[in-house]
Amino acid sequence: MRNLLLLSIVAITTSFVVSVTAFSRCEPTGSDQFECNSFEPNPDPDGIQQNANNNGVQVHVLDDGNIDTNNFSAITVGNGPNHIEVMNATVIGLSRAINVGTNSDVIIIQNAHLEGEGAVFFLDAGDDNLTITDSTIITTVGGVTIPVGDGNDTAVITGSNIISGPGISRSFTGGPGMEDLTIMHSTITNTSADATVSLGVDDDKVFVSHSTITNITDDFPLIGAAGNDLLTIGTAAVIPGGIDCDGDMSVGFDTLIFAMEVPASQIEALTEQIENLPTPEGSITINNIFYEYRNCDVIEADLGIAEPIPALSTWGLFAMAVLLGIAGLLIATTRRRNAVS
Ligand SMILES: [Ca+2]
Ligand SMILES: [Ca+2]
Ligand SMILES: [Ca+2]
Ligand SMILES: [Ca+2]
Repeated sequence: MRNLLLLSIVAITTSFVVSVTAFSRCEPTGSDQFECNSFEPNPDPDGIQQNANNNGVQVHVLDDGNIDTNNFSAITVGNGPNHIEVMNATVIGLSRAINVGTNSDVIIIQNAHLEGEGAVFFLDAGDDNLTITDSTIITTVGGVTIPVGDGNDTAVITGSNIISGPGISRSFTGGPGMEDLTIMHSTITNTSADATVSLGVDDDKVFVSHSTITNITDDFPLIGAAGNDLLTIGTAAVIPGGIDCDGDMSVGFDTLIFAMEVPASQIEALTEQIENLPTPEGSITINNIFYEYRNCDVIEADLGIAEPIPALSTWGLFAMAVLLGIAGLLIATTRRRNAVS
């Protein structure tokens, strides 16, 4: 009887271990929900393949929940709308890292490393929402690193490093629809001679600050396209080779706004200088950074004041004012006491 019990326990334990190891480390956690964790195999060679699943799929790639697929995309889901989050992990797909469908998808990448051939993200149609924070995004061969596709797409890239190429490629393409792209504290590098960031047709918006956008020839790495585009250049935006408001040559009414912070003493003169810049092309140096532009219909100034770091003398004056105040109070108190006594 005891032997039978022992055998049963061994059998149950064995089947449990087998069933756990039979799963790859990306596992379903509910209906249309998947989680990738740090269990073996790490990295997971299968990733998440849900081509036929057209319901909204939720994917959470957790800390160290790495994926590296050999001959297909790392995460492929259906037409959604899908929600994909990658936090503190590496996701590599031979074709693409993340492949979503024609609905409006939400993708959040934080402190992660994503790598693909041809493209890292394929977002397809729908009003997609992409947030990339403190991450590295790399295409190893050709294509476009981040093609957001059809639909009105929103992308916020912060503290990240986007690298495209080698081969003929762009880093970001907006495609049809109204894009709203924000690039802050990031570096976008294109190892081809093509444009690096382009917004595609329709009325698009881009804001760039504390970032560098380059291509290998430093030849207009940032371009708008057909439609009325709004290009806003903030503080410490470095775009060697310049800004092309309209890569398709004068299709739409494009506005270039210089909106960086400058010393208070320069704001008036710079504003006047910017508002008198020639169109459709010209150049200006602001905060020692050279900006060149072409195909822009209107140039606007929306400069802010760079807060100066308080000089020692300012603090000295402040301290003296405080001391004088205290001294004044002491004198007044002493006089009042004397008057009473
Ligand atoms: Ca989509
Ligand atoms: Ca689009
Ligand atoms: Ca567009
Ligand atoms: Ca345009």
